[in-house]
Amino acid sequence: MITPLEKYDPQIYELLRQEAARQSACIRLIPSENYVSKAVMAATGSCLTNKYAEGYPGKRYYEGQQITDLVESIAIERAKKLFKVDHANVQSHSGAVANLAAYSAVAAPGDTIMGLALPFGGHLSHGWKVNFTSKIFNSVSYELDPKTGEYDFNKIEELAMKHKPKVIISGASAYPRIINFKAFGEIAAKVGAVHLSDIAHISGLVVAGLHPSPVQFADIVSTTTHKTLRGPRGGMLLCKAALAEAIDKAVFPGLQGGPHMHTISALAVALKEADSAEFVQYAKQIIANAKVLAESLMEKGFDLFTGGTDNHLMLIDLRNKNIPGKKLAKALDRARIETNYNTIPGDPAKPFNPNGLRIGTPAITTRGMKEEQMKIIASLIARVAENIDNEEVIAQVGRESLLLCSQFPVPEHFLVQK
Ligand code: DSN
Repeated sequence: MITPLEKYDPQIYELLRQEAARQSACIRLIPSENYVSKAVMAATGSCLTNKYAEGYPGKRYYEGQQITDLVESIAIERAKKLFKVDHANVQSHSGAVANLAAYSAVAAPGDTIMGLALPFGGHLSHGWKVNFTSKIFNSVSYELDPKTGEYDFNKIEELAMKHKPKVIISGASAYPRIINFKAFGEIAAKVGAVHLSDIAHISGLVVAGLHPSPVQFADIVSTTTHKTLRGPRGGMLLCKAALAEAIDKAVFPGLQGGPHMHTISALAVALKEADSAEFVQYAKQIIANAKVLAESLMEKGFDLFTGGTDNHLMLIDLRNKNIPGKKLAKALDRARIETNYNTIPGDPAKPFNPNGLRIGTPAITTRGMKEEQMKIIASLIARVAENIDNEEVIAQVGRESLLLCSQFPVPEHFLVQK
């Protein structure tokens, strides 16, 4: 597939080659990123990108759906089996769209939705003030207890009783601990709200049985497909049978036109991969790696929010180091260690210049790195932090990161040859 690209558009070809090389030659610790398999990549780049398929299997608005109907039905059935749900909609172009579709399926403009505040690890699409979801709906945000870093269910219930939201959202983008979905379900039931659980970050851990599933306690579950789940970029909605029609209508024709059939075919492949013993092993290793990375960082004097992690990610509170998150993230990037700066719950600083750093282990686990490499990575991070203004040391750490990467090659499809 690369030869015609190289021939026709050497400029884009060269940039893709450089990006492949970059992804190969750096330690990627952004917890929402991963490396997909060669099979997922092949389906993503397939002829299905040429096809419009507005509607759903068996009821489309264009002809020529002999294959697309089969592909989408397979993706749906695999999602239903894997997540143990009555219904799956695999058409959302992203997690944010999936969330918006979920709200619009069960709430009207002006109704109240209630989600975790962005600076506490919530997602923009959970009704944060700069997001469109807060313009359409009346948005109320709950926070974590800044002392323990845990959910304060008494406070969440109090807020829910006061505002009587139509939708309560559980789930987060930067929460390092197990989420008690049952407690959210009980509060939602008490106030007559729909419980939407956004498991974008942890869906790979959920299907592997390593994080409790929200399915039993939530009316709707949303997820992205490309984080721990390790599929193509996209979103998915899972729900009970009673909400199936409303969810499908909300996605199409409510919010989207044609589904991205190439992505849906790749999602089907990823769901097949996730339904395997190898995937469970990968998910176990993600958590084992995160625990060792967290412990090693704490041994080096880093302050971790909640004192560690139960899942794939951790939040470093840099206030004791006196280094702004952005400054460290940029220095680490120069040392071939890719992270993202992030707010720490209760952080007085703005999201664009916060005091925290968010890191996670899915991508490095896919490369085959294990506990031993986590200790090395923790010391590389510590050396950069201790020498934040010393470019010579940062360059040396970069060489060591490169060496580590060379010992754990990225699945070969990433290495676009020149
Ligand atoms: N942008 C994603 C993340 O990095 O967590 C959330 O959608």
